[in-house]
Amino acid sequence: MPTYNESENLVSIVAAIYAALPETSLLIIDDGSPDGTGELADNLRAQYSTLDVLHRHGKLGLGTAYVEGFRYALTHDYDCVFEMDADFSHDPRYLPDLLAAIEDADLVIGSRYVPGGRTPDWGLSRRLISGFGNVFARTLLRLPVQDCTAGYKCYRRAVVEAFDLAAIQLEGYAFQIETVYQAYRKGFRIVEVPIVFPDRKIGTSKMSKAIVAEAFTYVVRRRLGGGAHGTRRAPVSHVGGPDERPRGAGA
Ligand SMILES: Nc1nc2c(ncn2[C@@H]2O[C@H](COP(=O)(O)OP(=O)(O)O)[C@@H](O)[C@H]2O)c(=O)[nH]1
Ligand SMILES: [Mg+2]
Repeated sequence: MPTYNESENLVSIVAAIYAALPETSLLIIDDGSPDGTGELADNLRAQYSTLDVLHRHGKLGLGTAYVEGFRYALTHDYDCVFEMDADFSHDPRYLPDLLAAIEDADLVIGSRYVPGGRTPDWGLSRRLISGFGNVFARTLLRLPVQDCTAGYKCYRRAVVEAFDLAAIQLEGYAFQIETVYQAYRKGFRIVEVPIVFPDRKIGTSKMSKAIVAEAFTYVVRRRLGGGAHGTRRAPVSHVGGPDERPRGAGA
């Protein structure tokens, strides 16, 4: 769970995560939040034995925070890896649903765009931007996924092992689409479970127009046959049928 200035959400989100999945381990990746989120997280370690905190110096961005989280998971002995926001847009009450769904999947997406999924707080313009972005990405990249910009996900270890982490130098929505794209092209099974996605009640969003622009140019570059950032090809072209699945997937 990446955090930047989430001091007002942190204690309650951590409590809600452990209430939903008592046997989970939680890694908080904080980018030196000026509001003291990092120290607050350190203090919570006394209360939760499986809580760990990674401090980075300065705001290094969401994409690299996720990649560090993936690396952490791989160096430890975890079967599944979740990613989620700290602002309650990704309600921890869905964690058991995601975990149940991963039994028959390799990547589970907490989805706003399957029946039962909703974004109740969004006005028309936000719905249009997100809806258009998803149709655009899905169509150009031929992804059979309704919500490919979602950031509430559960990955099987084998999926994360198969990622070219060094190639995913992307932020926000582009990062989310690229992980779905790589998983799909490598033949992993992707399942979407519905979530209701409310807007954050406390704190402020760190999303920017630059992150939306990044996602747009990323999708176009990917479609035109370049790699994730147009400079190199990410190793997804060898993908074939289920026989080429990495060992362990779908076990
Ligand atoms: N470590 C880290 N976390 C970040 C950064 N930017 C955003 N976050 C966290 O990522 C999550 C999603 O960010 P948010 O601003 O809510 O994006 P939005 O939901 O698209 O508005 C939240 O938990 C943020 O605290 C960053 O640069 N570094
Ligand atoms: Mg948010």
